[in-house]
Amino acid sequence: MSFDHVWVNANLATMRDDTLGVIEDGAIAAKDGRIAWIGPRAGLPSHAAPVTDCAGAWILPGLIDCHTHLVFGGNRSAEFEQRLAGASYEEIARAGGGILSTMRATRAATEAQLVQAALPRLDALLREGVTTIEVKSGYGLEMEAELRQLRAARALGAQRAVSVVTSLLAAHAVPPEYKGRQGEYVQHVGEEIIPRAAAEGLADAIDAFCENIAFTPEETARVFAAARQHGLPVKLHADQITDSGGAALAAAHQALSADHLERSNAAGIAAMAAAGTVAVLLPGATLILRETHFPPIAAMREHGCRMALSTDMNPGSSPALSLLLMLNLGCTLFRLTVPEALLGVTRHAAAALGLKDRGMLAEGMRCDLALYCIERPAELCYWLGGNPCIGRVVGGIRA
Ligand code: DI6
Ligand code: FE
Repeated sequence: MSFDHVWVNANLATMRDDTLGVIEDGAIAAKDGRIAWIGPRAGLPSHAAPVTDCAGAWILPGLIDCHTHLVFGGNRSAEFEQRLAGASYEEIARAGGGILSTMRATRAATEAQLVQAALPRLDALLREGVTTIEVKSGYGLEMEAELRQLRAARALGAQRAVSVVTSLLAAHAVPPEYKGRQGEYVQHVGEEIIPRAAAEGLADAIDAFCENIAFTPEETARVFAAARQHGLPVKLHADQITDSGGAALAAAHQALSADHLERSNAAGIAAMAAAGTVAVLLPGATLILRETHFPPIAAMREHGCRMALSTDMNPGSSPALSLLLMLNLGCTLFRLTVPEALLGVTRHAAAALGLKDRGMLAEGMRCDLALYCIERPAELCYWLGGNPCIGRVVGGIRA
């Protein structure tokens, strides 16, 4: 058969079923950027393609970090110190810090500066085997700065071997210019920012922060209505600090995902499961905010709500530069099983982004691979730090 490249002598965690779909001593063949053949090495058809001997390494689908705020100016280590001294995340936000302090630094940065600042963060994630990353705006909070963040995100995808998926999060906080006129800002987002981002092809989805310190469910619904008008799927930061019915709201709008969910109720989770809305779990934020309320994992299991796991990489509540560390935190804090955690950064993370061509190793899927020097897949969740990733393949090409 005609292949472009073949990998042999590898153990494959295909993620095709809920027990990892392991193929021991497997082989994968790529053609035109896709997986053209996969199975036990003994069954590999004869071919003339170059071969990589993986020396017993494990191969997973390239990891997908499905919720990040990777592009921003400055950082918030000073607020981290304030929180260590007792200030709460909410207090800092209400005093004009928090998201607004990153907004000021982001507005002051050029696109090139935003890219330069984000590249080392991106590289840290890629080194661990990430091949697809979602990047949100939400620190511009005005037309040009929001678009600049999205352009910077697209530029990152052009500078590195990674697929970048963007979400417009203009409804992240009310900018100071609109203080006391929150409804007008929501209107501006819906009538001007979303149409422009859509027209320029800069946003793959629309996200919002539904919370007592951000936007109400009614305002969120208005943002979602604008997204629908422009044919864009929606996602939601839901029920992180309070239960504002965010899970049910996301489900009612057929959101791709609802993220955080620390305080979601079981009915909301049931609605998400019925709508196919993926629950994105963000244990980095739980850890950093020393949150003691955990997402209702039992309800997610009971209702069959798919769970993804992500870094939430952001300068305030989750300065997390390791998706492997999130696997560990997902297991230790949220008590996920190893297969649940690994599905959360592969197949279910792809679903959280509406991507049907990745997240599993199967014929026809994109040939995005992550290679690890480990004895068992559980090691990816077990180590607290360290990096066993020994290679990435993106679209069939060694990255
Ligand atoms: N929830 C989060 O965890 C991030 N945004 C959001 O809506 C935090 C953003 C920040 O603190 O900068
Ligand atoms: Fe977030």
